[in-house]
Amino acid sequence: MWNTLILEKQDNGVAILKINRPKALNALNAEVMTELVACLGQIAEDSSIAVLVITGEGDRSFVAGADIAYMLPLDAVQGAAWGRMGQKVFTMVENLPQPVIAAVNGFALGGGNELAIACDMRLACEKAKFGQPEHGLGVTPGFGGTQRLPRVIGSGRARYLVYSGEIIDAAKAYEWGLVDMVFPVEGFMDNVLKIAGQIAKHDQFCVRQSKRCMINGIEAPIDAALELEAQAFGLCFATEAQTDGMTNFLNKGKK
Ligand code: CO8
Repeated sequence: MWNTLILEKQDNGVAILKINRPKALNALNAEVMTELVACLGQIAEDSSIAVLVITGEGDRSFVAGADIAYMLPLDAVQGAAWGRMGQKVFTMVENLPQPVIAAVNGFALGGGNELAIACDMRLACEKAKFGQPEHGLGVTPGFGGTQRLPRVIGSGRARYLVYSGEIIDAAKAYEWGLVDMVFPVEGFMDNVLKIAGQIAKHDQFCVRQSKRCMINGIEAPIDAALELEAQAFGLCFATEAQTDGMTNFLNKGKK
């Protein structure tokens, strides 16, 4: 169905979305972005998908950035439009109702790192590499890197990565809070899918409400953010999951 994406749905509610241009280390061109808009729109409305894992096809790269060959001839107007396109796609990722896990299986550079930081969490294999090398290409980060990266790892380290273009390994990315967990290369996807499966087991209304609170609350004043949490918490009391979950707990061992 897709030329540049692979979407695999498992029976347990976990779906795996692969960027599929391994010969170009999964670089993002206009076709990938157009397909992502359509595919993410479908995923958002698919209630059989509880958790989405995004990764790169092949064993070398998550996403090695925006496609440099595609970008070379762009003028200033087209460059701004391309930046807005990337921002739109990654904001769709960030706002998906389902939790999204970036399974960083190799290079996450430029737009690749920006895609990873739009996800709910980043799980990396030991050989993953991260960076914002755009200044070496004569451009700034354009898909959210100057805005999301400081929010994830703090201002100073984000500025260092963007200004210097240094590529860091998974161990340093973990130390800096860019990555949440690091696993050996062997068995990497098994470990990722175990975590995704653990999230998918829970009541999806609760999971989605918690995600919404964390996304909408983080930039809001604390009183408004706590009110969001209270509203979500209250809504749960209108669900069977709450009645069943609490009844089962209280009845355990009494049958
Ligand atoms: N774009 C296009 N093609 C790429 C890219 C890319 N980003 N990355 C790799 N490729 C291609 C190579 O051209 C090569 O193709 P071919 O086999 O046809 O020559 C193939 O992938 C394999 O790559 P290498 O031979 O270079 O493999 P190496 O193992 O030697 O090196 C690297 C791997 C280190 C990852 C290297 O490929 C590299 O440095 N890639 C570019 C990384 C980069 O600079 N990324 C940032 C791009 S800019 C960006 O993402 C900005 C986003 C926001 C833009 C907003 C604009 C407004």
